[in-house]
Amino acid sequence: MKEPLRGDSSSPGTAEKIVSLLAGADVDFISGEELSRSLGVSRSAVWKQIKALRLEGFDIAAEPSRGYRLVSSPDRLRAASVSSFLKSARIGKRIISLDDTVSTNSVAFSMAEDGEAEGTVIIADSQRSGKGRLGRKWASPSGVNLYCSIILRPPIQPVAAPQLTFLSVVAVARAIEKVCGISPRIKWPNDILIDGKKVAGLLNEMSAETDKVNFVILGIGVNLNMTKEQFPEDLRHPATSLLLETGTRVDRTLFAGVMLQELDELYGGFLANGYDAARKEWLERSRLSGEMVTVTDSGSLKKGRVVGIDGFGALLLDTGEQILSGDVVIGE
Ligand code: BT5
Repeated sequence: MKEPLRGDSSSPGTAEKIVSLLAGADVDFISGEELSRSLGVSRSAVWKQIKALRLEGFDIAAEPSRGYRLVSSPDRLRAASVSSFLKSARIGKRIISLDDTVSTNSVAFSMAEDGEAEGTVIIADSQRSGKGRLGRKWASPSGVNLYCSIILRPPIQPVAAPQLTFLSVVAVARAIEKVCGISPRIKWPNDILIDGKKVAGLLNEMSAETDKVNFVILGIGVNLNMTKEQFPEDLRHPATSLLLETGTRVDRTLFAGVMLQELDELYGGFLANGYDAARKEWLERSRLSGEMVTVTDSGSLKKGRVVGIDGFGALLLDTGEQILSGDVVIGE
């Protein structure tokens, strides 16, 4: 990979480790001695790193008798800080955070082609060429949102891969509920809406052979703190951010950590018991159940009432039609 890595949770530097220890501390303060012992560096080296972290915007309290305490972190997506929220079995074992990239999906895809293990997550602060579906663009300004891609290597047939979209949609919906206390609705196949406005989009890409998936990249974009002015003017559908909906800024690190933890749990369930549990949860949040819809897919147009989704993630209409891909508009 040609881009410089800002943070790689599999080989964190001393500063990353200090943030991770302080963020994950059960008790408030950690003594300088304990930090120096855990990290295998001198106490003065710890102090030097604390000073450097403060210059980066970390608010770290220091009390001579008690040690150090992380009061707040700057709104930067550091791999080690996201890791400190995770107790996951697979997803996020390795997290790489980039300042700016072309597209986290493209980076993850080329790493997976080079053999990167299942569970690695690529997060970026901004994307120069964020991808939507069908060659569309995903607006990806810096400092406000979450753009991330996850490498999975599920032992499934290519035809079952769309099921994974439902896991990521449910993970994002759960994270929005947990972090912001509002319940989004899901619009098949990959949109997450609040009050009818799109707050997140998912783009999954796959490398497969006839009967075997090599890997799937789950691409997730969530508008967390985006302001009105940051949205492009020519959006296909109304869009929003969690900040615009709730009036409260979302901690990007917390959101990423909660979402990846939820995804890990859903993926573990998927590998052990299949896709049914995620499908049920997805349906409970579906915006489309029972609605009359119009679906367009590469020029073709279909109308009908939504009756459900099938075992492969296809949308089912009362006309008997099974829709594998397309754009859905509610109404006739
Ligand atoms: C999607 O496509 O909704 C998939 C978006 C996936 C983005 C993530 S970010 C991390 C990962 N890396 C990538 O490069 N991509 C993934 P689609 O359903 O085709 O919607 C795209 C359309 O939504 C665009 O044509 C715009 O009209 C609109 N749009 C663009 N940016 C948006 C934004 N930030 N929020 C809401 N709508 C947006």
